[in-house]
Amino acid sequence: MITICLSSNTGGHMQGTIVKGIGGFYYIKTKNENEVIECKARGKFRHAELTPMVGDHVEIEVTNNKGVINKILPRKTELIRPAVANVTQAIVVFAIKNPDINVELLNKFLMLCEYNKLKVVVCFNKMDLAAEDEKEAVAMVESAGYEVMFLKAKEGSGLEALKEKLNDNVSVFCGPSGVGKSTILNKIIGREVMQTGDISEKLKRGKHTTRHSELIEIGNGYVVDTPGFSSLDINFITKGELQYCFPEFDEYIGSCKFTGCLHYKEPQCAVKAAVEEKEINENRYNLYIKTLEETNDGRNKR
Ligand SMILES: Nc1nc2c(ncn2[C@@H]2O[C@H](COP(=O)(O)OP(=O)(O)OP(=O)(O)O)[C@@H](O)[C@H]2O)c(=O)[nH]1
Ligand SMILES: [Mg+2]
Ligand SMILES: [Zn+2]
Repeated sequence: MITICLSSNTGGHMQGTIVKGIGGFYYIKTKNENEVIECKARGKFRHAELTPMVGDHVEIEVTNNKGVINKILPRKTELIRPAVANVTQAIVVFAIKNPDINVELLNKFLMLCEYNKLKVVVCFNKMDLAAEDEKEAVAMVESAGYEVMFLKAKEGSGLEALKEKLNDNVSVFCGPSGVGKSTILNKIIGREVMQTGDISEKLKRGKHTTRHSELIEIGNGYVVDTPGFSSLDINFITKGELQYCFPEFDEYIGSCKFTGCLHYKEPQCAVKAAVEEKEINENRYNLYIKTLEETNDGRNKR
């Protein structure tokens, strides 16, 4: 929910962040005053094939109670799905059970986060349903060096530590449908901002209604909820880039015999040696190989 106030003292030029965009209008949270101003974009952006995105830092001008975006400041990052600029962090949410963890999908989320150079926190939610057999997935994520948090969103457990992580960040909550992303956000915000529920309820309510990304202020940061993704296409990541989406490979990559080693069938590969030594999780390495074989090597480059 956004309040729009165009008080008389908002004339002139200001800087702010686009928190929402709907039907050609953009809602800009200004830096100094605590208000959200409705703005149109200048036509010049259309000519330059530049469209303002949620998350953009912009310069606006307000005259006669009409706001206009004059300038889009350079983007630090630009996500496609959801279409949000300047995201700094991904909160990757999976449920320990119900729905079961899809290990390949989890790792694809992680690869995509690395590709976009985001900080990552992996949350395993629904720990009240704790399942012994999911320990392997948790160990895999931890072995790659990711920060892991365990939550019981419904009971509100584990949320304080997560909330702290959101400070000074623009965080995207991502993960499959039904894992509790919106429940977590509602609990952290303290209001029912996001629609939650099981999948059948959502279908009844029309799950496919258009969803607009929106930045929601939490403490000293912003969060973006996303609808659950049941699959991810990451084939646009090239063979050469893929290895850098596995942070645990970093310390070995320079030590392979061949420059340009893809840690596949090449001899004297330091990454493969680390897998043998169990310093790199074998399941993660196998998913690397599977993804490497599937990549179309940038032919669908975004
Ligand atoms: N048992 C249990 N159920 C939970 C927990 N957190 C959320 N749920 C339930 O899981 C269901 C899905 O929660 P949502 O928050 O809507 O899930 P979501 O990830 O936002 O799903 P999408 O919006 O479809 O992507 C709801 O029925 C929640 O009540 C939890 O910690 N434990
Ligand atoms: Mg949701
Ligand atoms: Zn190698």
